[in-house]
Amino acid sequence: MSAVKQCGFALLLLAGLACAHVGSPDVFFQGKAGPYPLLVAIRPPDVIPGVARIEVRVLGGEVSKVELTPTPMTGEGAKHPPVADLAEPSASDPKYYQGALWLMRYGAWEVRIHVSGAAGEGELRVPVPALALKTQPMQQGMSYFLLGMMVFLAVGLVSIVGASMREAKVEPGVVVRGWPAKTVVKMAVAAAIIVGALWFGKSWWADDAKSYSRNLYKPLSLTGSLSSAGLEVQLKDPGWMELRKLDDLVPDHGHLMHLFLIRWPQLDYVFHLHPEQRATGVFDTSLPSLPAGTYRLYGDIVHETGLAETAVGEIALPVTTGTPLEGDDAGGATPTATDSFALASGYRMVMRVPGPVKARLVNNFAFAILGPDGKEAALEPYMGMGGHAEFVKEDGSVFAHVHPTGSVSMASVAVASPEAMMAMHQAEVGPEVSFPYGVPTPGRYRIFVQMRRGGRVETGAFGLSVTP
Ligand SMILES: [Cu+2]
Repeated sequence: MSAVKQCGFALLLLAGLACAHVGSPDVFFQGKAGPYPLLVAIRPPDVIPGVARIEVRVLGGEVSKVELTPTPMTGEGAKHPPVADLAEPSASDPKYYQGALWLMRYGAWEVRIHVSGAAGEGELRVPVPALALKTQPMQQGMSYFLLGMMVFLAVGLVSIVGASMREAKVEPGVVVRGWPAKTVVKMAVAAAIIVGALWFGKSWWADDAKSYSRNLYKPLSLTGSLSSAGLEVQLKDPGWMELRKLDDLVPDHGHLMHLFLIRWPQLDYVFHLHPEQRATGVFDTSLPSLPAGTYRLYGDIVHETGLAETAVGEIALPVTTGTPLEGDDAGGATPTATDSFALASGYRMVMRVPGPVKARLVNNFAFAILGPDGKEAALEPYMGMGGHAEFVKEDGSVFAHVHPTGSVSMASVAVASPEAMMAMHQAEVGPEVSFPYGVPTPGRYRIFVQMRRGGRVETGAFGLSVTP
């Protein structure tokens, strides 16, 4: 197996821990429930059915009650929500609420957050994918305990049968000696029936485990090849439930696919392209000029159910003299900066992060573009958003595409509630743009940030160390 193939294989395994993003299952969302701005973190379970943890921070207004309701995003279940759960306010911080909800089935879910307070009521719907990411093995202690119980009960049952055959019809006080042949036969029959019942139970259990593992989430993969148009990428479905189709994609920010090319392992060139779909699951894009190397491909897509996925692949590209980037396509060289990235235009992109970044905790990653005079430059929306940021772990185990509204794809929001989506489209942005996100694991990351200024999309790159 070649190094590239091995790497691709490892990549797929890592992607197996993913859902909408790669290796970053938690959902972060900033939005308004009526008059109340909220920052929501949802930590979905990795087994289904399972419990999702929900954290709500009230960013403004007097709030007296926060209620949580999980429903599937589409279909009959969406019309008949269960009774809402009350979120618990934190004793130390009255603006912080916590709750836990059961997600019962696979697929695209949403959590409806209903807020009551001094300014009336409001609701925010946060899409959350419910995917089985692993099988929970039984704890060893528990399996020994259950095995012991099974042996004890089986032996007990056989001896009860034996005792009742041998002694039930005997007068009190009479001692029975030896084991009559009839008793031994009955005990053997009882033992055979018990072994048969256990065998049946074992195969039932195995069958159930098999059907669960069939439902384990298997990410889409992406294969790339050079074509006359430039680059062709194709979505490959490893086969995962009837839930997934490839002919049901909906546009996100006006594009069916957001494709990121990252030169690997240097991470020193990044391109954000928008291939056009030519046939079901087959996309074409022109390529910009780029240096030779291995490029990782991350294709963000959204299904009409609201389920967002990132398909992962890899391609070796030769030195390419391509077409200039235009429209929403952007990218370029990304030498890593710590907090100030020099742009080709002579401007600088700066990162402002309060304090050290800890894994899983929500942080506000803020960025601005400074002119040669050191003043903050005016920004324009880029695909309806103040900016787009990709958090990429240097070992390849994490890829997350984040917006000022958080880590939820806007097309998923649109499926949950079109009005909410419209409200989130940003007509005016900046001069500082911030991204709420909780980095999933400790380690070294790069953040690639894209913002538009003076009619051009600028790409900056920043290194980030995340502590446990
Ligand atoms: Cu984006």
